[in-house]
This record gives sequence, C-alpha cells and structure tokens, in this order.
Amino acid sequence: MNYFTPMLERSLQELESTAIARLAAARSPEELEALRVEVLGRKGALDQFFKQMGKLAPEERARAGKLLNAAKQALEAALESRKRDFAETGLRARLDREWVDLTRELEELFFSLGFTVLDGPEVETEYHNFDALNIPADHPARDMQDTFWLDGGNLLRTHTSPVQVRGMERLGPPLRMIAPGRVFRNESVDASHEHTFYQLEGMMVDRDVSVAHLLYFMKTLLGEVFHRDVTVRLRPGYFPFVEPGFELDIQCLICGGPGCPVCKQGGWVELLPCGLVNPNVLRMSGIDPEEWNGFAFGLGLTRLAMMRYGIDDIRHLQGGDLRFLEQF
Ligand code: FA5
Repeated sequence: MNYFTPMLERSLQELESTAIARLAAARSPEELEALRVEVLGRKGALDQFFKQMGKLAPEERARAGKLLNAAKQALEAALESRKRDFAETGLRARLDREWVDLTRELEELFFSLGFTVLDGPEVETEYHNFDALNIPADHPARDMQDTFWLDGGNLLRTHTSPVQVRGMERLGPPLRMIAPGRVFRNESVDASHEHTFYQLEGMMVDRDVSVAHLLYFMKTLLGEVFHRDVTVRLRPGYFPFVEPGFELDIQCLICGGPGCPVCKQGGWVELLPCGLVNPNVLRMSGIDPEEWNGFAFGLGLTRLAMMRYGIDDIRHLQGGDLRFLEQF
C-alpha cells in the first residue's frame, strides 16, 4: 500500500509550476505541442502521477485525485491560453506578410508623386458620367459602355472618369488626382469581363503637360506594380474625353503571349487607356484650355490584379468561393 506522501505532493507542485513557466516561455506552436505531449499527453509526466493513484490507500486517493485534477486543469488552461496567443500573433503576422491591396499600393505611389486621392459616388448623374466628358446623348460612344440606368435618370457609373469632372469642379487647376473605385457595366461576363469591376482614374491638369509626362507616369505605375519588366504596347485609342487618346496594353501574363481565354487568344490585355484631356472637357468644368492642359488615364484595376497574381478568370474575384479567396 502506497501513501500520497508530502514528497509526492511537492513533486506534483513542482511539475505544475515548471510546466507553466515553460509554457509561458515557449516560442512557437511546435514547442507548445512538444510540451503538451511531455506533460499532458498519454504516458506524459502527469499520467505517471495518475498511474500511482491506483496504488494509494483509499483514504488518500480522494485528496490525491483532487490535487491531480486541479494541476491538470491549470496546465490545460495555461496551454489553451498560449495557443490563443500564438493563433493571434500568427494571424497578425500572416496578415502583415500577405496583405495584398493594390489600391493602397497605388494610392501610396501617387500620393508620393503629389496626387490627391478622391472619391466619387457609384450612383452618378448622366451629366458627370457622360455629358461633361464630351459624350452627349446622341454620341455613338455611349454604346461603348453598356449602362445600368436607374429610375429618375441617374445611372450606375460605367467608369471612374466622372470623378475627373468632380475633381476639376471642386478643386480647379492645377490638379493631380487619382480615384479608385467600383464601376458597373451591363455586359456579358467572360474570363476578362465582369459586370462589376474596379478602375483607378488618374488626372493631372497643369501648364504644358505633354504625352511625355503621361508616359513617365504610366511607366512608373507599371514598374511599381510588377517590379519587373513587362512588355507593353501603345496604340491609338478613341475616347471622346481625350485627344490624342491611347490604349496601353500589357502582354498577357497569364499565358505569356501565345493566347488564352483572358487575352481572348490575342496575347495582349487592354489595361490602361489614357490620353491628353480634351479641351472641351476642361472648358465644361470651368477650366480655360488656353492656359491649362492635362492628361488622364483609366486603369483597369481588376485586370491589373489578375495580371499581377496570375488569376486566370475574372469571375473568381466576385465568386465568393472561400477556397479561392483564402489564398489572399
Ligand atoms: C474607360 O472606362 C475610360 N474611362 C478610360 C479612360 C480614362 C480613358 C481616362 C482615357 C482617359 P474602357 O472602357 O476601355 O475605358 O475601360 C478601361 C479599362 O477597364 C480597360 O482597359 C479594362 O482594363 C477595364 N475593363 C473594361 N471593361 C471591363 C470589364 N467588363 N471587366 C473588367 N475590366 C474591364
């Protein structure tokens, strides 16, 4: 017959306090798990004490059982609390490491170049979305962007360009602004077209702004986003609010050029239309085009994200599939 001797009791207390100190000092979830196995696991240190219980005199067993259970509970609580610590810091570190927010990156870049970040409404007036951009009601260019019209004549903005107009109206020249935001088009969806997607508008109005300035900013933008050489091509593009207008395409980074559903087998993706601001647009917003001119661009932010992260179908982005979303 064994007795729950004071020595046994002391060694249990010692086991508990040492284990709690070691749990507190553990520096990784792996260390924590090793400690759990060593102390609380089957055949662990605490288990050795439990094994001795059977051999105790019945009058000793109740007291020993109480002490052992209390020690076990204290150790389990300490372990759980440390696990939570690691889960929280782990999550924070992971978010810090993996936080991908292209909009924020671009905002910081343009902010450092002296641009202001502006916001505009998603429900727009016909005037700001079209007329003030030199696209009157009977202009064929209205058909370039299939519009969701709302009761009462307003619409869901089809591009971020109306924020140019609001920026010019509110701030006047000289002006350097960007405006990231969500836009909507009533069009059929495929691997590179969504009805809801993001653009980033940019505009600079000053004296003597030239195509060279425009190209400098476009190059800086792409260099910052991709951190490597990407092949681009510039071709003439038509938008009533710029003259001359350009389309800046990027060689498709999904297939690398030979063709795929994202680039519609063409090897190039339309990414960054741009141009010098049409004098009519300046005039309509109260800016004298004899004194001021400028450039504007309308970056396809969603497509840029696809190119940067190798996303091969735009529909994944709004699809809500957690297996996809959890990769970011
Ligand atoms: C425009 O929206 C003009 N407002 C851009 C602009 C601004 C030109 C300032 C000149 C000066 P566009 O319709 O091409 O242009 O759209 C711009 C970009 O948005 C495209 O290059 C493309 O990257 C992206 N985009 C267009 N439609 C879709 C769509 N359905 N889904 C995803 N991205 C799209």
